[in-house]
Amino acid sequence: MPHRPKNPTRREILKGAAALGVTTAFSRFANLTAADAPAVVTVSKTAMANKLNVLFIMSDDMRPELNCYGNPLVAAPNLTALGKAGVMFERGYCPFPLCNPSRTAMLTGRQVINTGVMDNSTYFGNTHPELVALPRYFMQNGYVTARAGKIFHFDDGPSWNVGGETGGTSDGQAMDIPIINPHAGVYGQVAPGAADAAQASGEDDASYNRRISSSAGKTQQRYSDEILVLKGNGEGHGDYATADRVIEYLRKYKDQPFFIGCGFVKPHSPPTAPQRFFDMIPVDKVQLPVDYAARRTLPEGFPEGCLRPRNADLFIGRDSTPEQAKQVIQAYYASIAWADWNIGRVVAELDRLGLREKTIICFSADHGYQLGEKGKWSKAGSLWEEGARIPLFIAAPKAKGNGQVCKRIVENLNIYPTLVELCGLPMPTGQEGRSMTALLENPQATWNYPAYTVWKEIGNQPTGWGVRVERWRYAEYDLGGPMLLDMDNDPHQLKNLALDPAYAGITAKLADMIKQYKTQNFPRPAYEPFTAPTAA
Ligand SMILES: [Ca+2]
Repeated sequence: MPHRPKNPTRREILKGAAALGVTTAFSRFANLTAADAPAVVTVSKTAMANKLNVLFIMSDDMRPELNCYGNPLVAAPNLTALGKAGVMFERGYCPFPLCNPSRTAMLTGRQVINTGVMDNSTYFGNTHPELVALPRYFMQNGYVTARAGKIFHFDDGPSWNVGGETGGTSDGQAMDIPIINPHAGVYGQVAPGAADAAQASGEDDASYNRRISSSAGKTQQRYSDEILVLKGNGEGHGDYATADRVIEYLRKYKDQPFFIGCGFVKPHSPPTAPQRFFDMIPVDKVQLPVDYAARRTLPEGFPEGCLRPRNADLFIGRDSTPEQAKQVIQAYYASIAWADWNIGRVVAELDRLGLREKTIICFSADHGYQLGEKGKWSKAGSLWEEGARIPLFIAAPKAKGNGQVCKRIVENLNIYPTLVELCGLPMPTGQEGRSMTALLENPQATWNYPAYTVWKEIGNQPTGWGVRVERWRYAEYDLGGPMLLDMDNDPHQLKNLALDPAYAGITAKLADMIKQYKTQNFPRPAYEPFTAPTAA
């Protein structure tokens, strides 16, 4: 479980900043560089009265398996409605397929080679204290900032006026008996009598849910690589508590500009949901990927580095069977459906309080996921479309593009400058993403900017470099060379075109984009539209 750095003076800052409309001085940051030092902001009550709020909702490890993204098995009515209320980005990408690097980049607005955070053990506040994360910037500009659940991987104390009570950055709840236990030879089966025994003992649902979702006493592998079924609505699980806490925040801060972070840990492994969400997704309707394999299977002609030798999170160090794979996919979908239900509780309260018209709702995830494609599970190391692609909606009041789908290639690094611009705050220096307000007004607008996703296996620099532009996905690996994929004509990514002479022009152009990434100068300028090779 991640360690959450303590910040002894946080409460003092919070109390000061919570009193909106006063001058707020951040003298504790006196040793920062001038360019990145937090502004000393004077905010009048009048100026703040008309500010838009931000409700920032994150999910963990959620690839876009939602009805609105084309998966009819995952109805997700709340997220689907949210997507329709705003602009739904059909092709949003993360900077790194792992929690901490991706969240750090997104929340500081910097690419991972500039944050230097490329693992799950580095807190940017220790290595780059000059970086002002998104919520902290809103706090500096007079907003009250509140967190429940997992927003940062390591919580950033200076970002929040309030938060941290719901178990920090993980489930944070306490229990020990999985009712489905792959390691006891009953994988995919409810352990006989477990739920009945709990009921007979008089244990209530909340206690039961806390108990079975505990990691206590288990190794990482045993905790992660299993399916958990909760009772009732999942009361007692951290995600349920996160929604409850955000509802409290909405009620408490409804009369002042707020930035509220609402972070769910599902569908991160172990896939977890109450029984009724499993029931919504019949396992016999679940389809395996066309390139499903029981174990890591490198397609012919692809570089060795494009698939890690060992899975993380699910099917760790073991093969899957098609039946097991379907059960895990069902559980992953059920876990998304339960996250959707919790998000629905939050959004319903926002509406009940009459806050929708003055609140921007942003929903996303930290990275994508593989569900057995090429025998790979989970996200780590995946520069494939499944690993890099994320769900992303932004519903900004009165944006002309609301209700439309945007097919442009965008990065979650863009969220920071977009929210800053939508709220009328001064744009801070150093942002490496690009405000997407033009796409919120016109989702079909021209937008020829690349989305980069990289991976670091060893050392302190990426060992895999990926870039996505319209139609093409390209990556270079230290281990085995380049890969070029025609996403329009080969959506399952089965043919590597990088060494095909007919695509040499495309490959060279994308290789040059990787070189540009390595110069560390962002945001990158627009590129000239690609000319398709005659052979394509
Ligand atoms: Ca994650």
